[in-house]
This record gives sequence, C-alpha cells and structure tokens, in this order.
Amino acid sequence: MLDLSLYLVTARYDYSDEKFLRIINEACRAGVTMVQLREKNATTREIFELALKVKQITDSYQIPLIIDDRIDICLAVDASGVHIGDNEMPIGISRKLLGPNKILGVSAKTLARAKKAEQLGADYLGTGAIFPTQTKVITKHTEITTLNEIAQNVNIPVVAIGGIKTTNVQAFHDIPIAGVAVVSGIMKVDNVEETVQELLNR
Ligand code: TZP
Repeated sequence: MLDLSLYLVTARYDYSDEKFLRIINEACRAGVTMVQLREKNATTREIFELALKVKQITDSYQIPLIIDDRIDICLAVDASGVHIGDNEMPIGISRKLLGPNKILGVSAKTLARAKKAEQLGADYLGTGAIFPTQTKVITKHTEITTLNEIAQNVNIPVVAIGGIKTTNVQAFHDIPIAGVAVVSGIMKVDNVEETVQELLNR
C-alpha cells in the first residue's frame, strides 16, 4: 500500500547539493511518506547523480523515491517509480516502459483525465494547483471542487498539490484525498522538521 499522506516534491532553488540533501534528509526523518525528485533544468548526468544521492537517503528511511518525468532515470537508479505530467510521456506507454511493479503517478486536473489515467495503469493521481504557487511549473488553478469530484470518482489514491502549507492544509478535511504534495512549503522553510510534523498533525 502506498502512503501518500505527506509527499515531498523537491526543488533545487540555488541550494548547494549539501543543503538540498540535508533538507530532504530532515524531511524524511520528520516523517514525509514519499519523495519525488523534480529536476527540470539539469543535464541527464546531473539528474542521474542527484537521484543516486537522494535514493541513498530515502532508502535509509524506507521511503519510496519517485522521479518526475524521467522513466530512464527511474530505471537507471532503480527508483520506486515515476510521476508524469500533461505534456510528458503518454500514460499507457509509461506503464509499458516501467513494467507492472514500478509506481506510476499521473497529474490530472479533470475527471476525464483522472479516469483515463486510472484505466491506463496509474497508481495514484496528483491534482492541482489548488492554491496559488510560487514554484516554477506549467499548471493551472484547479478548483477544490474538482479535486473532490476526482477523489470521489476514482479508485486510486489522489493527492492535492499547489501552494499547500501548514496554514491551509486543513482545507482538505472533508475531501477523501490520500494526502498532500508539497514543494516550497517544505523546501523553503527555516525549520523543516517542525514544519513536516505540523503538516502531518494537521
Ligand atoms: N504541480 C502542480 S502545482 C506544483 C506542481 C509541481 C508546484 C507546487 O509547488 P508548491 O511550492 O508546493 O506550491
């Protein structure tokens, strides 16, 4: 069973490798349940090497590591799975390339895409951006009512993403999501461990 309660999606900003990895380590120690390495602007070799380092951390806490977009990197480092967005590899092809045992996450902003993703072998869905986000991403606002509609109508877990912080995470109380995915709300705070614990508590 996947535990998607608190899903850390990484961003590098201008951090050194050491700082970037330290934040991930602190977040894992504090209890995030899944980690996604999301690198849009690095070379293949850089992403590969970073993925190996991040996987050492996630492995030590037995937390699944998901690679954004890059099936090749996932297979190369034997990560737990891949997350694909709207303009990335088609869902069915992704499943075929990954095989049956890797986790496949898919971004879905509409019920139609959510249902299609489920049918084509997605293991979980990411839906958002629910709140305004400062993180560099090609996305659009997704209403919380759409999130609810998706979560009510698929049989795979759904996570909310976009602008989620300790101060607004309670907005999801009545919605049957499996968890929340957070970038800056963890990667950019002063006290990572305290913030992770607070997100988990709320
Ligand atoms: N997909 C939809 S919103 C988003 C992604 C990757 C970015 C979320 O970043 P943040 O910092 O948690 O708002």
